[in-house]
Amino acid sequence: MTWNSCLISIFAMGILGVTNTPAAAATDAAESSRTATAKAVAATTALAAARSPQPSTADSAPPYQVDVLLEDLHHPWAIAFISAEQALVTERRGQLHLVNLTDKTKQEIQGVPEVVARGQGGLLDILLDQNFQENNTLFLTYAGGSRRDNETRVARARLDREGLKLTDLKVIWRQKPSYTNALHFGSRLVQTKEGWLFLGLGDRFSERDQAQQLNSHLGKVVRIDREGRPVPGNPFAEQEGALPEIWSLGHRNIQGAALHPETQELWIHEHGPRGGDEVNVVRAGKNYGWPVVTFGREYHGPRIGEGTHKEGMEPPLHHWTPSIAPSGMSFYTGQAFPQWQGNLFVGALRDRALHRLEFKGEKLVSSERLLSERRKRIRDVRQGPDGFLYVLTDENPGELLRLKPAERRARPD
Ligand SMILES: [Ca+2]
Repeated sequence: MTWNSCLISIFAMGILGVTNTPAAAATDAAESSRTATAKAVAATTALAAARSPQPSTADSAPPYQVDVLLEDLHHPWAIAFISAEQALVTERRGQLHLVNLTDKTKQEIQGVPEVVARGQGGLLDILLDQNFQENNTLFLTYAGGSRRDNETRVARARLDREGLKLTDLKVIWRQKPSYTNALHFGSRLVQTKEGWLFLGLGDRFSERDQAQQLNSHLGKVVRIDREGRPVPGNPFAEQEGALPEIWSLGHRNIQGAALHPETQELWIHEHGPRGGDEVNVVRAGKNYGWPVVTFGREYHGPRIGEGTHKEGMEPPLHHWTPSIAPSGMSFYTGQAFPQWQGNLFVGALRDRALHRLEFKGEKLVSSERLLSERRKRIRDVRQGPDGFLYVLTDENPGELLRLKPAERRARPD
């Protein structure tokens, strides 16, 4: 498709007033890139990328090399490191694998909760408890329930490494209300130094107005303890009719979250609709605007809400328009790539690249697209205990990649 025909497609869709049918819903930025809209957005993204300044280096070779550790995963969603040799990887269809990073092998873990593996739903994030080495405790997020009635859940379990199974599985938290569709489950988990869990959620697509309502968990960040109880001091705990787990509101669909290594504040990104993917610093009780303010538009063209800014609503630190469809997020703090320390890494599904963002405080000063030559949807990015970067591709077969500093060949004189 040429650029002109892309523009014509967008224009035609606007005129025809294509409505939000379930088929249109399936074109959500998070999960599909096969529609005319997606192609147009991809072309625009490519143009934007071509225009953005690239870092100048003495030679054009990237500073990293890529090892393919696994290439037989089925839509992997998240990775968590037990050690420099072992990691756990979730697959959206409902499988959990113990991966040997040295041997490049994996073994399936039994005892995973039953998930609704449909659309964007399934087995999603995994987080090892901060005392995992002593208590073998981990947390999983997933779409649970039935095809007709499901919600994002958090389960806690212990890993029996020798028996290759989960034990003492307990569902500690359920998003309310539940819904029938298979869209916008969130969900990334982050643990604070105090042991509290931040969980970034989605608005379930068809229920976006609930992102502004405090009697619903949809479109929220919640803060809970290891038992799934609201943390004392949560901002709306004393408010009549408000759900006590809520930490912040006005989010669309959060598939990336991390604590800033210096400030320890929660940073997230969230999917916009057509345009308007955002990076936000999430603070207690703040409203992040969706669907009242956004830089995105409806998939069929019209504006959403009241514009891009409103008093009492927090503007994003950065937005991607057109959408890149972000998933997975990590701050880099390792020694292997000293030039990247403090940088934010974001996987991109639609844009099929790993984005490296450099912030000065809360201001974006530069960005770069990595791994774009591989043309894979990137679902998660994490720093390993060895200081290397690990990336999961949202494909079947999907890959686990490791980025290590490039071994430079000596130049002949
Ligand atoms: Ca926002």
